[in-house]
Amino acid sequence: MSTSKRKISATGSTAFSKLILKEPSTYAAGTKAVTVALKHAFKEMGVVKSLTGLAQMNQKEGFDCPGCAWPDPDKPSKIAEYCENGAKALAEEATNKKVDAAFFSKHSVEEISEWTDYQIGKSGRITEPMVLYPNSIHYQPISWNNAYGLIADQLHQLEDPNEAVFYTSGRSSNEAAFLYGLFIRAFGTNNMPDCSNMCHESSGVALKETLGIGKGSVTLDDFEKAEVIMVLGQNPGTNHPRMLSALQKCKEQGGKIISINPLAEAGLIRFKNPQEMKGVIAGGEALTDIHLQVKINQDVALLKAILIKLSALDQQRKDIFDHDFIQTYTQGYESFLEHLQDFDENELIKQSGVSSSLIDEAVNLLANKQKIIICWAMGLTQHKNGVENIKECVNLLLLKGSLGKPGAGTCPVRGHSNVQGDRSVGIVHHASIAFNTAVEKVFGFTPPTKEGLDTVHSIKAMHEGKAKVFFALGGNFVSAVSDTQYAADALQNCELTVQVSTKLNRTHTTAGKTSLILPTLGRSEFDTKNGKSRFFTVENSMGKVHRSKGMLKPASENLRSEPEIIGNIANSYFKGNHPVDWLNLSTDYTSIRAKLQEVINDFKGLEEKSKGSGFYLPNNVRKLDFSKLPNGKAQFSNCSLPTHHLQKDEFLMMTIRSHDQFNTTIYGMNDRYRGIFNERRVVLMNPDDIIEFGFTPLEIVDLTSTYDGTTRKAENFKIISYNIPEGNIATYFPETNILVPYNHYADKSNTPISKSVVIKILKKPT
Ligand SMILES: Nc1nc2c(c(=O)[nH]1)N[C@H]1C(S)=C(S)[C@@H](COP(=O)(O)OP(=O)(O)OC[C@H]3O[C@@H](n4cnc5c(=O)[nH]c(N)nc54)[C@H](O)[C@@H]3O)O[C@H]1N2
Ligand SMILES: Nc1nc2c(c(=O)[nH]1)N[C@H]1C(S)=C(S)[C@@H](COP(=O)(O)OP(=O)(O)OC[C@H]3O[C@@H](n4cnc5c(=O)[nH]c(N)nc54)[C@H](O)[C@@H]3O)O[C@H]1N2
Ligand SMILES: [Mo]
Repeated sequence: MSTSKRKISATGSTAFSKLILKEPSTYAAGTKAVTVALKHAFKEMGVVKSLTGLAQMNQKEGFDCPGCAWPDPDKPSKIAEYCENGAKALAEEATNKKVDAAFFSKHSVEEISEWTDYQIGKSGRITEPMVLYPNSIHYQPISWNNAYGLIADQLHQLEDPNEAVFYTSGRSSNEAAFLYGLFIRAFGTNNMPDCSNMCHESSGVALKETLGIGKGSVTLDDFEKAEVIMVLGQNPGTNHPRMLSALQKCKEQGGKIISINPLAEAGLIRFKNPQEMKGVIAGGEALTDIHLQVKINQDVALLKAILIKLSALDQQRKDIFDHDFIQTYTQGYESFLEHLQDFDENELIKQSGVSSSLIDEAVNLLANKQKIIICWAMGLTQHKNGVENIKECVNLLLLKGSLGKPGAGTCPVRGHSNVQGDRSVGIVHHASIAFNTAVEKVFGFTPPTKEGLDTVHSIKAMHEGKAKVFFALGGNFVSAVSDTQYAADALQNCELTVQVSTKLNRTHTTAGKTSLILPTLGRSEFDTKNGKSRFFTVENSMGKVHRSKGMLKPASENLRSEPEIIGNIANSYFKGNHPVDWLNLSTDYTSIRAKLQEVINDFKGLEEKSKGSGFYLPNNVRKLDFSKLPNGKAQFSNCSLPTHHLQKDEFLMMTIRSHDQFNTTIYGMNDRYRGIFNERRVVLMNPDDIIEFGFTPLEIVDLTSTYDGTTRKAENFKIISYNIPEGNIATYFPETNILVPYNHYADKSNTPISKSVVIKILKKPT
C-alpha cells in the first residue's frame, strides 16, 4: 500500500518558548478577563469589528457564540452575554489575517507541518478553495466547480460506499448537519465519526441507558433553585465561563457547591463577575463550599464511599433517600444496595485520595437536600469506565429523587457550540429504525442500515487502507484524535482528504494523496443568497433550539456556506439522478428546516418556534416519563471500580485544556489561572513525587506510554511543581495526544482514554 510521499511532521516543533511561572490564581474572571478579551479581539479583528462583533454575540437577533454550548439566559439581556473565552473564539474566527494562494505558494505543507499548532492557527482565515495534488507539496487554487467534480469522481471510484468516512465537528448548524447526514446516507454509508465520539459520547450512552435520553435534564433556571450543585471533572472558569454566573446565582439563593477534581481549578474556587460592579470592586464570591481533590479516575470510588455513608444514614433515619420516588420511578434499587455491600468503605476512601472528614462534610450536606444538580464534563467521560462514571452520578440522583423537579437533575456540560444539535438532527453512525423510516418516507430513498464507523474505528480503517476517502465538516481531526502519529499515517493513506474549514490547521498538512480545503463562512459572518440574508438554528447544552445570524463581513467573497458546499457536492455526485433536490436545499435553508421537522417530530414548528429565545426540545426526564426503558422505569446501575496496574515509575496522566485554547486552536501561550505563562510543553507534577522520583522543578524530560508492547514517545516537557494528587500528572492536549493509544477507549462509548493514560517520565540522556 502506498502512502503519500510527503515528509510531514505529525506533531510539529517541540521547541520551548520562555516559560514564566506565577502563583495559580484563586479566582476566575474579574476585570482582567475583560481586558484580556478585548486585547485578543482588537489584535485579531481591529477595534471597529471587535465592538460590532462582540455587541451582537449571544443577543436575540445576533449570532450564537462560536465557543462553548452553555445556554444564554431565557430572559432578554441588555448587557453583553459573552465571556473572555467567547471573545477569543470570535477573535480567532473574525481575524483579519488571511491564508490565500500566495501563502500556500510560499509555504509547503512539509514546512507548515513543522510549525506548532499555535503558529498554524495564527496564519489566519482560508480565502479560496485549494487543492494539493499527488506528489506536490504546495496547495494551489481550484475553482469550486472543479473541487465538487473532483470529490464526486473520487466517490464514484470507490468499490463500496463504506470506503469513505465523513467526520463532523460540532460547530456546524442544524441545517448543515442535517443536509450532510442526508447526503452521506444517500451516498450509502453510516460512517459518521463525530467529535462527540471523543467528548460526551460516554454521557450519551450512560444517560440513555439509565434515563432514556442521551442529554441532560436541567435548564438554566434550575441553577437558581438548586440546593446543591456538584461539579465533577470540569473546569468551567476556562471552558464554560458563563456557567460561573449561574453558579453564582445558586450561591446567592443559599445553594452550596461541591467540586470534585484532582485540581483546585480557579474558576471553581472564587468568581469575580466581570459584568457586575460588586464583582469588580469586592474580592469576588467564593463558589466552592467543599472541594474533594479526587485522584484521577477515582470518582466511582469516591461516589461509592458517599453512597455507602448516605445509605447507612438512611437505614437509621429512613428519610435520606426519596423512597417514594425510588418506588414509583426506578428499577434495581435492592440489587444496587446489595452491590454496595461488596465494597469496603475504608478501601474506597483510600483509593479516592480524599480525606474521610471532607467526605463526611459532603455526605452531611447531601443528606438533607433534595434538589441536587450534577454537572460534569471531560474529567468523567474520557476514561475506560467513562460510561460507569456517569451512571454512578445518576445513581445518586435517583436515590435522592433529584430528577424531574425544579433545581435538580443531570447536566452534562457540552463542548462545541452545536455539538448537541448535530447529534439531534442525525449525525450518528447508528441511526434508529424510526429515523431511517422517516428519511425514506420524506425523501424517497432507502438509507443504509449497517452500523457505521465512529472516530476510533475510522482511524483504524484508514490506517488499514479499508477507508480511502476522508471528508471533514470542520474540526482538526489529526490533532483532536488519539495517537497522533498513527492518525497522521492513516490520513496520508487516503486517496482523497477533504476539509471544509474556516482556518488553517494541522490536518491540512497530513493530507491524503489528493487533498482539498474548502473554505467556509464562520458563524459570525453574513450569509446571503440573491441579496437575501439567511439564518440557521443551533441547539444549546440544555436542549434549547434558537436562531443564529451572522453580522460581520465574510473573510473573503469566495467563501461558501456549509449547506451550499454539501448540496453542490451531492448535486455533482448524483448529477440530477436522485429524488432529493440538493441544489434547492443548499440555497434555501427554510426548505431544509421544513424537511427536518418532517423527519424529526421534535422539531415541529422549527421555523416559527426558533424565533426570539427559541424553544426546548422534548425531554422525557423533565416529565418523569421513563416509558421507553425496561419496565418503564429509570435504571439503577451496579458500577465496578476502574483498575489501573501501574508500575512504581508509572503515572496516570490527564490531558487537559489551558486557558488560552479552544480544543486544537491555540489562542495564546498562557494558562493564566494556573499561573503558567508562555509555554505549553509542561508536566504538572506533585511536589513530593518530584523529589521521590529524583527530578527537579523545571527539569526537561520526555514522556512515554507503552500499550500492547508498543511504546510511544513525546519529547521535551518541563516539570512544574503543582498541587495535584501523588501519582497523577497533567499535560496539555493536543501536545500529548501522541501518547494516547488509538485502540484503548471507553467501554460502550469508544471515547479515547485521554484522561487516564499510563505514562513514564524519562530523564534526558546527559
Ligand atoms: N475556552 C474553551 N472553551 C471550551 C473548550 C476549549 O478548549 N476552550 N472546549 C470545548 C469542548 S469541545 C469541551 S468538551 C469542553 C471541555 O471542558 P472540560 O471538560 O472542562 O475540559 P478539560 O480541560 O478537558 O477539563 C477537564 C477537567 O476535568 C478534570 N479531570 C481530569 N480527570 C479527572 C478525573 O478523573 N476525575 C475528575 N473528577 N476530574 C478530572 C481536570 O482537572 C479538568 O479540570 O469545553 C468546551 N469549551
Ligand atoms: N487528548 C485529548 N484529546 C482530545 C480531548 C481531550 O480532552 N484530550 N478533547 C476531545 C474533544 S472533547 C473534542 S470535542 C475534540 C475536538 O475535535 P475537533 O472538533 O475536530 O477540533 P477543533 O479544534 O474544535 O477544530 C478546529 C477547527 O475547526 C475549523 N472550524 C472552526 N469553525 C468552523 C466552522 O464554523 N465551520 C467549519 N467547517 N469549520 C470550522 C477550523 O478550521 C479549526 O481549525 O477533541 C478531542 N480530543
Ligand atoms: Mo468536546
